[in-house]
Amino acid sequence: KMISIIGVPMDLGQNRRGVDMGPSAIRYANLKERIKRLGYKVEDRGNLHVPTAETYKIENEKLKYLPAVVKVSEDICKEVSAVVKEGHFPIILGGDHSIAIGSIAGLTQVYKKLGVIWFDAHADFNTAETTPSGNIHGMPLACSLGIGHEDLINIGGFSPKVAPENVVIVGARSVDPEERELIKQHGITCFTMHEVDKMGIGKVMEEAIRIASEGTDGIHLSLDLDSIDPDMAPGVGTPVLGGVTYREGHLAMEMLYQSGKVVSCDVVEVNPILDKENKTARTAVEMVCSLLGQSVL
Ligand code: DIR
Ligand code: MN
Ligand code: MN
Ligand code: MN
Repeated sequence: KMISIIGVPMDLGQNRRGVDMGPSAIRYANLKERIKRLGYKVEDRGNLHVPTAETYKIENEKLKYLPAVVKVSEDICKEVSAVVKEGHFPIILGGDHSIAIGSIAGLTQVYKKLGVIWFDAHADFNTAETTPSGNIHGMPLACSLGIGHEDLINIGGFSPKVAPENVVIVGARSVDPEERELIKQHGITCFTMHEVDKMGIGKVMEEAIRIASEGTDGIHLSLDLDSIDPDMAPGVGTPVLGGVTYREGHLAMEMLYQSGKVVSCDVVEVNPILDKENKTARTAVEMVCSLLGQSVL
């Protein structure tokens, strides 16, 4: 199986500078070489173009940089669908989490029924009506379910991309009040840190994999590094205490590998400016290696 790395230096979906350097930080942490060592062929397709924030004026405070995010999302969609049509496994490096709008749009050009596991401290289920920040990186999961601004939900030419019964959030511990209502209203399964603590990550992932697999052509993992506790992932724009531990993260990724269902992943929100010796990118590479089958014995 060929792995295709696609970099998206996107920082327009949030308000901290530096997350545009995420693809470089993850490459610097030796992603390609580490995946090769697992026995895969790997191609790095380089970075897509993302306009610089300073060249744009914010027009809509509830959907910051909307036209630029829409344009880049279309480009991601094209690149991801091209790679998937070749039978490759794409790894999309962010950039902020708004890039998942484009990656899921690209994947669903080919995988007509896609399961999604959203590994994140946040639910990313806001809309222009519910957002407290106006940052589009807080909206990509809702967009993929067809909830949100029409330019964002129609990337790739159709909506919705995924069905609520095949979507699972894991690791949530910071959800906005109206976002919470929207999640409940749409019946999204959400294993918050409460469930991770109570059930254990093993049981949570067993359930998550079952839900994302049922009747689907494959599972997309959207991995926001802020899901991991800030001790192992300090270099993110919105760190939240009480996250998934390094060991829980590893087990979750190993179980996803063992399921044999994962077809793609996003690796997002790594911000080397806020990091400590590239620790977050190094954690990200460890997680991806486990997702791709790295094991002790
Ligand atoms: C918050 C923070 N819920 C928002 N979101 C995210 O701005 O919508 N931070 N995704 O990483
Ligand atoms: Mn090929
Ligand atoms: Mn996120
Ligand atoms: Mn997050």
